[in-house]
Amino acid sequence: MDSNANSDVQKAEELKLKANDAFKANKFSQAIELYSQAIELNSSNAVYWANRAFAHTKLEEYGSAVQDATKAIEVDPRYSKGYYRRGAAYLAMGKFKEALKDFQQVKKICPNDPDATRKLKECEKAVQKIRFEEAISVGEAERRSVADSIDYHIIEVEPQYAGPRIDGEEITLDFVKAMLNEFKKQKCIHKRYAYQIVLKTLELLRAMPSLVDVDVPNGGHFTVCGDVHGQYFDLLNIFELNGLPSEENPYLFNGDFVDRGSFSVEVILTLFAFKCLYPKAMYLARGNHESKSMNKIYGFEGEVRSKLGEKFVELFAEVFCWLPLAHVINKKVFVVHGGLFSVDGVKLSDIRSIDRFCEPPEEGLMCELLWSDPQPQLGRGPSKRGVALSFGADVTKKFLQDNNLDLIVRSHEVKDEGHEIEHDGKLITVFSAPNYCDQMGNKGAFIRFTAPEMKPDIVTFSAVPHPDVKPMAYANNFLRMFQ
Ligand SMILES: [Mn+2]
Repeated sequence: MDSNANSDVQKAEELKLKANDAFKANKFSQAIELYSQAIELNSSNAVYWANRAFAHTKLEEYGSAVQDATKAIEVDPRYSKGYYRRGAAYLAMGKFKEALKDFQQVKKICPNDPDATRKLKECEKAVQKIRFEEAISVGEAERRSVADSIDYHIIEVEPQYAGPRIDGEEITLDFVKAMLNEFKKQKCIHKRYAYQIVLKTLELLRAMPSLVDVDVPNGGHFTVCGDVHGQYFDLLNIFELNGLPSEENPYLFNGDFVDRGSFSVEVILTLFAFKCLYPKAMYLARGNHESKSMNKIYGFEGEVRSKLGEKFVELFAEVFCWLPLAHVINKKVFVVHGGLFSVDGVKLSDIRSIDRFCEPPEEGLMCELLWSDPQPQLGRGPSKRGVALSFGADVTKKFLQDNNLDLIVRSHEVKDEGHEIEHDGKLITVFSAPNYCDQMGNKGAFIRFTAPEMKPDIVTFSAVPHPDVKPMAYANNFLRMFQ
């Protein structure tokens, strides 16, 4: 080896050490940057690829993680970490069968590693469970509505129940305020009232189109929030800072209300209760986490089962299918959870006519609305997540032009400052879960628009303390082993 190559190898090792430090400080983007520099100097070290894969996993860039881990395996097929990282990334994507193959490989390479044995066993269990569920599940078409089978009126509320009560059919502000306080004390409301809130919300959502037009009168304002992800105490803080929802203080929550944070039940019942209270002042959009496959892995399903019971698991899954997919405020601002499309020329009417009552498909307009991300490069590129795509400023501009709009607001990605303005000011990301997963150290943000100018005023905020229940406390056991 000549001395140049030698010094490159040396430099790459130094960069790796720096990257590892950044990783340990939860600075995952910085770690990726440093691992990338190391790889540029020495691409034949499997450790760099595997470590970068792990950093991508931390940023939920599972598609990139699979690619990097595959590269690590190519470089050194005997390096167990390569399979291990790829298996973990597949797992996070819900691709249990692919994950299983990789963990079998880990076990083959390290037959005496107790950790590898344990993980392989868990993965086998998970795959078996999924096979079983697939076997007993009925097709979408013949599935009966769970909601139709529930009559909450016949559920009795025991006299010893000390929480807030709803008298009759009407959900009142007093009840909602009392409910918020109950949740603060880590108590839940009676199932009868939870049913009442969820069923009433279902009725309201069912009557809405897939693309909702929102009208903000001159002088009025409108607030858009991004992902909340089960961070109930931070949601309360948004209401502290910006006021409770009301006819004069309307909100749109732009998807990913649940999962990861361990107060997802509290968040969803709060948002739904305000929807019931003020149907015209609380708008809710579907995120990629309002789906069965995500809820099974990332905690909501387990949390619902634990706090409300099995029946609510199915009921929430049904209600989520009625959530609208996108909103247009004052014919100017397009709001969606993920982003734009793999094809040009999509019109608002195409979105309006999506038959949305289903689990999010793996491709097509509905998938892309919920999963896409913007990219700094022009044109379109593969998704870092491994689902939908990334789109550039030209795609954004064309869509806005085609539909006579000014601005796209979307969520879906954690941002250090809670928001990011991209695509020459034509696209804003807003994310409302500060210190996401108690780990990312990011701020949260919301956007306030005032009519008729509709100029976005961005407000940022920090995380507030919450009771000592860790994020992902109810998540899939197997996934938690890799966090
Ligand atoms: Mn999302």
